[in-house]
Amino acid sequence: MMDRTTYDGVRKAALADPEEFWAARARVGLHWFSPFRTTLEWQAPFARWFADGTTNACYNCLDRHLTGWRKNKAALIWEGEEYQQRILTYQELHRRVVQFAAALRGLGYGQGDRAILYLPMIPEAAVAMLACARLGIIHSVVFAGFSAEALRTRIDDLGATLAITADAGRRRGRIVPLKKNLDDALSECPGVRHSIVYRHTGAEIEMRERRDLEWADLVAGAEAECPAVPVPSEHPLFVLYTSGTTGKPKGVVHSTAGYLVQVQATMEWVFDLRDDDTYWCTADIGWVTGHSYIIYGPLAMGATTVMYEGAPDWPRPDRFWEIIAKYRVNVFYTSPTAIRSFIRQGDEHPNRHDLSSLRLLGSVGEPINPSAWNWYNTVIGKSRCPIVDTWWQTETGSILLSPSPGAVETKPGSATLPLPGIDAAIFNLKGEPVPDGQQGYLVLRKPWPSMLRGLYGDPERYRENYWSRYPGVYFTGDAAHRDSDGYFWVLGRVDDVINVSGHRMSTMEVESVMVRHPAVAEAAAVGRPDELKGQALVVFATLKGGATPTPALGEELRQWVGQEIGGFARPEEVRMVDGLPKTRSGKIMRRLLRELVTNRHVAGDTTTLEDFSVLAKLSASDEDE
Ligand code: 7RM
Repeated sequence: MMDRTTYDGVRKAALADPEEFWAARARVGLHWFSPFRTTLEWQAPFARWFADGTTNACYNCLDRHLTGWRKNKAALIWEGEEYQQRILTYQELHRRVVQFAAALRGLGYGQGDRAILYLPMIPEAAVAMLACARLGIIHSVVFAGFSAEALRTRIDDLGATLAITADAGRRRGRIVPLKKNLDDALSECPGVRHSIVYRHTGAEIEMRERRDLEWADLVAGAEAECPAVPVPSEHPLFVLYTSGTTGKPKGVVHSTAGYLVQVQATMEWVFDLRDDDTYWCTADIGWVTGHSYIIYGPLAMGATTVMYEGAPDWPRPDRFWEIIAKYRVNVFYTSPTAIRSFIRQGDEHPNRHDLSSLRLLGSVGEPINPSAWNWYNTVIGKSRCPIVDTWWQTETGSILLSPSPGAVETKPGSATLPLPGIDAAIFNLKGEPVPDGQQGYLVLRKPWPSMLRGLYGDPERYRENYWSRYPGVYFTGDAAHRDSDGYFWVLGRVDDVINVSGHRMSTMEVESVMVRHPAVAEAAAVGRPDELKGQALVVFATLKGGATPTPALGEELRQWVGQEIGGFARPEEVRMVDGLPKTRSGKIMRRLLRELVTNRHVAGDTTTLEDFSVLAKLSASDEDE
């Protein structure tokens, strides 16, 4: 932990010479098989970091910890949905990874091959990722909640020849038929030579001869030795698909060395991780947060990382708090959407458990509204744990805006300051920095080591999506403003900004006010094209238990927002609904709601939507009117 003056000194020096700053970090942070001499080759928008060095992500996450006392430290603490527990030390995790990598090598897979991983939140997911990394196989984890069709398009785009799955996963007591979904996908993917199946639940599955292989048989027959393969720094570690504005998912490519250097550095700056900490990030490994902050970041640090298989409210709403108490978790990293659902369930659930081990709380995924921030701070953190609101993207690879605890005073709702080496700014449409307090587009003016290297197989789309609005400058797609203390306030995606009669407001601002009303659990604000006002504000709201949706309450909520923000923000309409459509990672899909209020039906891509019935209900009630 640094004080503010020291920290500002680091940030200043880093910005004065980012290349030297990152080079120094890379030299001490990673094990190099052969050292790099050039730090950055930048031919915008294509960056190469530490390109003439060789390293290996798996070696950095495991092997290098085995020579000292950490060999018997818990690397991974796993809690199953049915309360099973597995604790793997660094030594034990290493042993399993080596075995599995040897098996993959035995099947003929190696550097540059692509593997699809379609796995539940179990230790074997970590084993499979690290085994691929060990051999230079590029992995792409597909979230276990995705359908066979979504899986197929990703396998196809990636040209994967290997698939790794489990018989099934568990979710809220139900079985998710992973192997069956993979079979359906593979019926149209002739390029996949093998699918390896880990027996997790014992669900009945079909095994196709020659193509399908049992994980257990493979490791039993594998050679005992399998050294990590030194790969060039720029060798892709993984590809992760993320949704863009069109229907086709984008395959975000991440490098080996630059990625690892920066996830490791941010673990230190943001989470202030200590060797005796138990650290828990609740994300799924199917999302970038799971890659960077459950697997690669913590393991590169030699930390103890917790992985939980199931849902936050299964079998009871206090499952997370139970886990924190059970493992004495010190650092806890979750999302605003999870926090809002905890608020809805009531304080009695966390209050039943001993949360005194917590030292630091984190948030990621969306702007966190101040009322959720305050709840997190008081009910979970007992007003003694700093909250790090971390802004970043699948594309950025690691956290770029966040307080560094101890050094940076927090403000509820702000991701505060750019981390060392990050040149963030807010631009207007013309590409000029806007004055403090004025809203604009969040951009990054200099390349950073963990930035995406491209979109798999589509350099044009990469250029077009991120680098065409301001040449040589990375466009985040987020709207933000900076206050007079230099703090960044990210308001959300650019298309989440609503303009009513020339008054710009963010969906977040309106939603924050809505959820402060005692009857409201969650809210989503969208704009509907309006001849007079440009856009009219429509707010969808779910209610807390006990509240009844009546026209009188709708009117009260309209007045409430008007009263709290100003008359211009009084919604045209407040629609009380059973649930909001969300992506599988919990982000509210405002785009769908916007389409719903604009066209009265939804035609866009819905492959990332979690619960289709929510959307069906919203449209049905629309037709009832
Ligand atoms: C890590 C992750 C990225 C988008 C990003 C923002 C939003 C994420 C915050 C946030 C405000 C935050 N990757 N976002 N974190 N907005 N404050 N702390 O979420 O690729 O799935 O999403 O998420 O809009 O552009 S992601």
